[in-house]
Amino acid sequence: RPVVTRPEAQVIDMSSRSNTLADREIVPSEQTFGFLGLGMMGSTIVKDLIYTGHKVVVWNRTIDKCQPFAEAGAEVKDTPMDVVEAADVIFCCVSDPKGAKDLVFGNCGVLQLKDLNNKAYVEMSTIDPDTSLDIGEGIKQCNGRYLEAQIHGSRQEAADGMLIILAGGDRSVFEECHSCFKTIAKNTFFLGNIGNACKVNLILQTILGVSLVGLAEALALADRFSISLNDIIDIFDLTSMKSPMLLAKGKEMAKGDFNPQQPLSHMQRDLRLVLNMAENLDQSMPVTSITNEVFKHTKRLGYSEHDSSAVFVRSRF
Ligand code: NA7
Repeated sequence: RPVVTRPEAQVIDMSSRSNTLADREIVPSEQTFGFLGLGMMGSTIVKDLIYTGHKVVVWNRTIDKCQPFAEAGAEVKDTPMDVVEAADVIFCCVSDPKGAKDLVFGNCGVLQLKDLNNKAYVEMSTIDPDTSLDIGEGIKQCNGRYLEAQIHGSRQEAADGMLIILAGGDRSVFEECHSCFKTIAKNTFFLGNIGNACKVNLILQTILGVSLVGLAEALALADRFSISLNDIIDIFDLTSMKSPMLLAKGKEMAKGDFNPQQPLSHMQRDLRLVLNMAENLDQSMPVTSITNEVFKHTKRLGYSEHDSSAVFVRSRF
């Protein structure tokens, strides 16, 4: 098995601004916003919130990642609980449902505070509806208000302020987050009860995952015929099948450039969550099941941290 080089660690450029911010009139809310999780998505979001004048308090498991945000004006806290104490609205943006639950129910987690005093908790980590219901219940039992605000989009779309926010839960929290959402997203939807936004987000991810595997297999076949992948992509661009996403991913596959815009491990996590949801409903999803297997295998080949388009590597075997 060939040795796979990990993608270079991505670094947030604190001085860069998304071009879109110049066209948006943003009046920052006077509330204090807490932020748990400064991964690639969280960092990009917090950077823009600070830039648009929001008061921000941050925490990250790996504390070193907080340093540039302290220099940019954010307050840094030692635990998630400390962030909750200091903020009115707390966003969480970590890798997966387990991490999201740990931050709420775990040691030094949000609920250690016992009385949240009507504070708002906003879950941005990609999670399944059941996890969201559990977190929402925990927050409400401690006198807090809960909103799931799933962020749909790639790391580049986050950097461009072009995410789509899918929200469900407490409408008053949704309104209070208006200036934050306007900073980071091109569109924001309120979809009703807790769980609805998670469902919609995962349904969109199903379309993306299945499409990527189809694209990868088709390009792998072209490669076997020694047909230029760039020619295929140029012709694809002229068809009614084209989409900005598939064109971008096709170009990445042709170049072998798998710089993570949406890590492959996140794509496979989403497919797993989709299949769990489907299982509970006895909903048959054979194509999604196979798609999940394809992503799982690509992970085993060492491409977890690469972009989802690295699924092409597996298709070429
Ligand atoms: P990254 O860049 O992989 O960052 C993941 C973040 O999640 C990072 O801050 C991690 O802390 C944090 N994390 C992961 N697990 C835990 C646990 N158990 N406890 C605390 N913190 C944790 O992901 P992205 O920023 O691209 O994506 C984040 C979410 O946005 C994800 O759900 C996407 O689907 C949408 P670390 O720095 O490793 O200490």
